Amino acid sequence: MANRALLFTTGSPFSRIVRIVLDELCLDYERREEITTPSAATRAASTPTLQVPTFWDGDAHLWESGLIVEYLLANYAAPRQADPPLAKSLARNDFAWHDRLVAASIHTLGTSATTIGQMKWGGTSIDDSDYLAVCAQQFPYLLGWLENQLAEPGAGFQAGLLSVQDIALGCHLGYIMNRPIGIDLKLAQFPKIQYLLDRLNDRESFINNPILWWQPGVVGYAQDGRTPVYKDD
Ligand SMILES: N[C@@H](CCC(=O)N[C@@H](CS)C(=O)NCC(=O)O)C(=O)O
Repeated sequence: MANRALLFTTGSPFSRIVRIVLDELCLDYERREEITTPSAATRAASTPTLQVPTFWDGDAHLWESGLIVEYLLANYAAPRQADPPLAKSLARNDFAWHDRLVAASIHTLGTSATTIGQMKWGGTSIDDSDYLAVCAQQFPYLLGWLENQLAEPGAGFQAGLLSVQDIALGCHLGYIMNRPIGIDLKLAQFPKIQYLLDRLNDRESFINNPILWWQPGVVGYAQDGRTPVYKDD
């Protein structure tokens, strides 16, 4: 196997973005997979952010999902012909700032969702915290704005391509829909996003790297790879 490794937690949507891009690029890597978070000192041995994903490739040692994905697209090409094909860069030359704005907005959506999730497991829900309530209030506005950036039903954020923006939105929405964190996305109001999500969920790289149901008490998954196993089972 290549001298390549990814540290990730099973349920991390940011890690899932990188796993899906690695799959699209058909790159082998050592899976340093964790189900729960280790101590800060253990994590700090891999990254000062204490976060996943963290990635090693030869001499490169990177964290931050967006940066890892830009590195991968800059260094590798997708060998298989997929429909639509993987975009070659985060941003198209003619739409550089627009594509980055879409990517940054999706990243904010993901940060708000994972913050709500982390706080919920710690016992603080949207109803207990003005800050979390604002995080949750972002979703309809962000989804409404993102819906308007999709040219037509079936299109992704970069016409004719599978973009990193598509993958990231698919991963974050998948996270929100697979956690009991009290968020109803009301996707019926955003038909182009719903259509995009359905198309992504049928794609091989998404199927190969599923987002699994998780809530406190889940300590692993059954042999089928997706049925949660609880601490007291
Ligand atoms: N900005 C970071 C965010 C990464 C992030 O929030 N990671 C979360 C998981 S989704 C994390 O590592 N939390 C601690 C843990 O899960 O161990 C990125 O894009 O990679």
